Amino acid sequence: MNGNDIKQKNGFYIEEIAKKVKIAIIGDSKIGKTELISKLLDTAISVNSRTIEQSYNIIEYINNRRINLNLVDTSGGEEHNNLIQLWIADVDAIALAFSLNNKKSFNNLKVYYNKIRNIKGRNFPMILIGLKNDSYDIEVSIVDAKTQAMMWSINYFESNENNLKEPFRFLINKVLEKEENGKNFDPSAFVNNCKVTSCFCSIY
Ligand SMILES: Nc1nc2c(ncn2[C@@H]2O[C@H](COP(=O)(O)OP(=O)(O)OP(=O)(O)O)[C@@H](O)[C@H]2O)c(=O)[nH]1
Ligand SMILES: [Mg+2]
Repeated sequence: MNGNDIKQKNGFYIEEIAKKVKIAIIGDSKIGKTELISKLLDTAISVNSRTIEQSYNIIEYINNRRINLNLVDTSGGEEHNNLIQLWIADVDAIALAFSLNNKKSFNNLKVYYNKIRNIKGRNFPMILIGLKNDSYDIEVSIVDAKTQAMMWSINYFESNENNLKEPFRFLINKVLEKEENGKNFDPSAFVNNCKVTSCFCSIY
């Protein structure tokens, strides 16, 4: 436990109770999901073997609240499609991911998206993340990715070494907003707002 994990109150040190926010990363195999988590944690995780299901905890502070971000790394591939509903059963939000150098992983997003919306409903917090933007053989343009995100009324992020946490902090905020204010994530309000400000998709 470090100094940030405790607060002094009435002479006693107490551990601040963290709010748990569980987020799953869903997408095809070999697109870089585990590598993203490895970079986030700044810890080497083997990316040579396929992930089955693994979760990791990261402490984040958002609006002075201590958040226990529980990130669920999943496995891509058609043979695991039936497991998606198990993986997402108790998550608060989902990061839908694809690799910018793999058009198939982008085209396959529709299957995941429809499945998630069917199970979780249209107000469930989601984002789209484009991975491997350092590749020389890019197959999916930013315009295509942003257009797809816009059609689904979700925000688009590209993984950025300098701001790896940003997409997840965005999702946590959406979850807190929904829970604390009883404010449902309303896709139509989102679209209208972004038309006015021309800020539809966030790329960091
Ligand atoms: N160039 C580049 N390669 C990456 C990046 N992220 C991952 N890779 C490589 O892509 C391969 C697959 O990465 P993983 O993170 O294991 O992919 P995954 O999506 O977790 O795959 P599954 O566990 O099978 O679902 C590995 O060889 C990584 O080194 C990236 O940002 N850029
Ligand atoms: Mg993996």
